[in-house]
Amino acid sequence: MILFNGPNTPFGRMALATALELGVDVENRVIDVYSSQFLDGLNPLRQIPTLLPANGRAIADSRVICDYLGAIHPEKRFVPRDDWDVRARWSLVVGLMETSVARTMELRRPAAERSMTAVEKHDQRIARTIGWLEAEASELCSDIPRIDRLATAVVLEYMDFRSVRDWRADAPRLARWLEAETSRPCLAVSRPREAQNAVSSR
Ligand SMILES: N[C@@H](CCC(=O)N[C@@H](CS)C(=O)NCC(=O)O)C(=O)O
Repeated sequence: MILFNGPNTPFGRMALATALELGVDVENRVIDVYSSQFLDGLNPLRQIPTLLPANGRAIADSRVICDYLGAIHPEKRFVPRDDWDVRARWSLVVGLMETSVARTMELRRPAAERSMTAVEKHDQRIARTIGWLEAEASELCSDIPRIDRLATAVVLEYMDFRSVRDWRADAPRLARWLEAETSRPCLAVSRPREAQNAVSSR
């Protein structure tokens, strides 16, 4: 099974860390999505992550990939299919990933094309969602692995990595939890190389 991935994508990191946490054997193949025309034949959206299982039917979208991997080990209940509290929380965390990535991309546009109105909207959405996650800290801040917790660690580290937001003052319980959680092997192994130094010097 091949996971087409990028070097820095939080969606791809969530999928890879899920495979690692579950002990599912995937070949993590890092590609340059912008020049990888071959991917169009597997995923017409040409996005990473894209999973190619042995049966040859490619799966796009990180959440569906995590569901697929979770279904290989349903007994671990890492991606519980029927727990709507976990899934609702997870979907908001993935939404936070989306808005954080979109904000980063917006700021990379040439100045004349950049919309500070869009950046401001992302900032408000990010601030609200961080506050919401902090209010859910009693569910999230645990060392028992579960997809909503893993995704939360991935998005918080992405926000640090891309300087999306200085979130710790608004989310002290999440900040304390992440300090310990960050050394979980599936997170340590999947961390973008550029971000490794930042974590070790914090
Ligand atoms: N909904 C998708 C989003 C994936 C996504 O946006 N991937 C970005 C990298 S972070 C990508 O492939 N970008 C390539 C492009 O936009 O051309 C998922 O959750 O997997």
